[in-house]
Amino acid sequence: MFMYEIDENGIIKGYSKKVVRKYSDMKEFFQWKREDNPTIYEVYECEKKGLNFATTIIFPGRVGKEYFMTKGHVHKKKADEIYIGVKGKGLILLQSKDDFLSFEIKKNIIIHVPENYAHRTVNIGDENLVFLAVYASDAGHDYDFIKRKGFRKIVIEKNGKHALAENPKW
Ligand code: S6P
Ligand code: ZN
Repeated sequence: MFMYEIDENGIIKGYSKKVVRKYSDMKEFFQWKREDNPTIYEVYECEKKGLNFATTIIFPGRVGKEYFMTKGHVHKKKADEIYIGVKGKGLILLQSKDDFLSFEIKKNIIIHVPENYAHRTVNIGDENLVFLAVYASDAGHDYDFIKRKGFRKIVIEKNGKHALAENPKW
């Protein structure tokens, strides 16, 4: 038995690993450029009994027209994943070889990420987006394809709102 608590900032109390992704760590994932180097997101992870629990905090902001987002990956092993919205407003992009889907993620929304679907989360709001991910500790993360080609669609700001647009690299 184990129990975790997420604090008011979205950090799992007693986490064992923290990842910080700054703009300079993921420039290639965006279509536009910026001169400064903001933190795009942070991940706080715990591992117990073969399960990983991780909160991601994506800060609000954009690189050009594109909203701050995670790199996105596909799991190396066949491993499903569950996302649960904690705070803020986002979109999750899900993509397989011949499928593309997007869902809103916010507090109390639960999303099943099927195995073999690449997934990326985007903060489309003006506060931090926080969500919890639960997945097998040995799932593994492959970023290569996303780094080269990305997702079929990108999420951009258009007339003050978010919109899906074709990815020019696709
Ligand atoms: C792990 C899960 C999340 C992401 C996190 C950062 O399987 O999907 O915890 O790792 O949201 O995204 P990324 O694409 O940089 O790993
Ligand atoms: Zn994942």
